[in-house]
Formats: sequence, C-alpha cells, structure tokens
Amino acid sequence: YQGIETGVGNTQYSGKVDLTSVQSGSSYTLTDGTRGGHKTYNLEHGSDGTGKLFSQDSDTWGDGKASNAATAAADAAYGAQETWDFYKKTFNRSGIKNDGVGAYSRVHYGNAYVNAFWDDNCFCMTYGDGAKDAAPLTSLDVAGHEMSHGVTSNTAGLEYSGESGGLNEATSDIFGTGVEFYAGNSTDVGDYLIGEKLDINGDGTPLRYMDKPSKDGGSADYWSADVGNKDVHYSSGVANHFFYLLAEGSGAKKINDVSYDSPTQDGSKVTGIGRDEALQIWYKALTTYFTSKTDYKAAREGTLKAAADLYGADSTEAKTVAAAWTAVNVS
Ligand code: ASN
Ligand code: ZN
Ligand code: CA
Repeated sequence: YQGIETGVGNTQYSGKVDLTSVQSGSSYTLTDGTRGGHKTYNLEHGSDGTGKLFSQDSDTWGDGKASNAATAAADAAYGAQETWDFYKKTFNRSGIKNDGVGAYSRVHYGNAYVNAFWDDNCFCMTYGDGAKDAAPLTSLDVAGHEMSHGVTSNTAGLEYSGESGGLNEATSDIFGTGVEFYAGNSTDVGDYLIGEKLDINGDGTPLRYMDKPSKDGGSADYWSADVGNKDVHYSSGVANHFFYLLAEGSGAKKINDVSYDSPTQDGSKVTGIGRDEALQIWYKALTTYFTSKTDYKAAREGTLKAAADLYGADSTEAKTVAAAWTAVNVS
C-alpha cells in the first residue's frame, strides 16, 4: 500500500493536531502530500545538509515533550500546514512562491540554538531547540513569521535594513499573527503577541507586542526620522502598531482573554476595520505596491492605494488606513 494518510501530531505548543503523512507499506514519512509535498527533516544537532526525513512505523508524531525528537517535527509540520492553508484560504496564494510547491523544514539545528530562520537559498525553514534544548522555536506564530520572510522575498523583496527592513519584519509579524488567528487552535488561540509561548526572555513575557510595541523595551511605537537606524526587529514596531490600530482600533480591548491598550501619537481615536480586511490591505500592498526600497512614507501610499483598489478611495477602510498611519506619525 502507498498513499496519503491523516495522522496525529502531539505538539509541544498547539496540543494534539491532525498531520498529513505519506504511508508506504508499514512505514510513514512526515511528508505533506496535500500541500506541495512539504517534508520535515531531523538535523540531529547538525548545522548543514538536509538531515534525515522523519520516518517511523506509526503515524502518531511526537508526545508533546521536547525529549521526544518527533515532537518538534510535529510542531514544525503543523506550522507549515497552517501557514500553507492561511495563505491559500486568505489570499488564494499556493505556497511561498505561489507555484504550488512546498518548502521543507529542518528541526534540531545545532545545540540549544535560540532562533529559527527562513533561507531563500535552500527554500527551507530551520528551527533551533531553544534554551537547554527544551524550548524549540517551533511555535505557530514564529513558524508563520519565518515562512512569511519567504513570501516577502518572492514579492516586494523589501531590503532587510533601514525602514524597508522594519517593514519586512512587520510583514512577518502581521502574517505570523494571521496564521495564529487562522488556525484558531483550542490550545493556541490567536493574539497580537509574538513568541508568547517560547519564554525566550525567561520571565514569561513575549518577544514583541503589536498593540504597543515599546512594551518590549526597544521597539518604536511611532515613526521618527531615525527609526531606520534601529534593528529591524525594533523599527518594525511602527508598522506592527499601524496594523493593530487598523484592525482593532485604539484604546483598551480584550481579545481571547488577552488585554491590549493601543495608544496614538496625537491622542486621536481610531476605530478598527477588523483583521480580515486589514490583512487583505497589507497583502495587496505587499504584492502590488511595495518594492525593495519601500520606506514608511511609501508604505502609507501603497496601503492607501491597496485599500482604494479593494474597497474604494472614499471607503471607511481607506480612511482608516490614513488615520492609523497618522496615529503612528507617518503622514
Ligand atoms: N528569527 C529571526 C527573524 O526572522 C532570524 C532572522 O533571519 N533574522 O527575524
Ligand atoms: Zn523575522
Ligand atoms: Ca502570538
């Protein structure tokens, strides 16, 4: 017998999930035959090559604990699956290059490596095992963030420095968050925090906050002339804040039990248009109007054009795009 099977993943961060594998005789490989053939490999603490394709004689992957090598694989495969489905269902995009071809993922990179990264050259995702090899960087928002770097490379190509670098990073936070809300997993509901499951700071705080980016101690809430000199993970704050205001509006709000309080530069009040439309506007701007050199001023213009294309130049959506940029000091 040979065919595509629906198996089970016991993940570390998203509970028990369905995963697709390929069965051949009595053996299964962690290959997603329904989503461009995405495969998940074990680097076994190495740092180059492809590693070993996860393969076993049952289609239950991992046991929810980092000590089982297949657990990180289950999270990574789930992240790739949900990211694929998010782009397909939300934007009708078939994979990172929109050509129906799946990427591949590698887990257990290096030793206690506290990062994850997308690589355009191998067209692959890589995850470290995190602190003490026990907190792999495979949470859903991080998976969606990293693979969205591939989408940005294959569309606008935003240069990874200066203001365009901040926009590149924000695009990954925006769509990584989109993936998390899309999956709507019972143990992994959506939020506007990045990396909240990983505890990289060691004190329970997330890596980034989209409602008020400065809560991380480094990110910019508002545009300033020198914002492009900051690290791209900090200059991204302006666009993350813009997106939060556009989708959810200013002031205090609770979503899925998490409290947010989003300020504006001039004390103005912004009423959000909702996540779905905000995502459509960002994606259209990224894929139609943004280029490698887009800065914050050009991002305002690009998203205004995108909103006009989608909803009309005089629409509430277009007016809210303008108001949300003004609220983060981009005018
Ligand atoms: N995790 C980092 C990021 O996506 C790694 C990198 O490629 N800069 O921002
Ligand atoms: Zn990134
Ligand atoms: Ca999150």
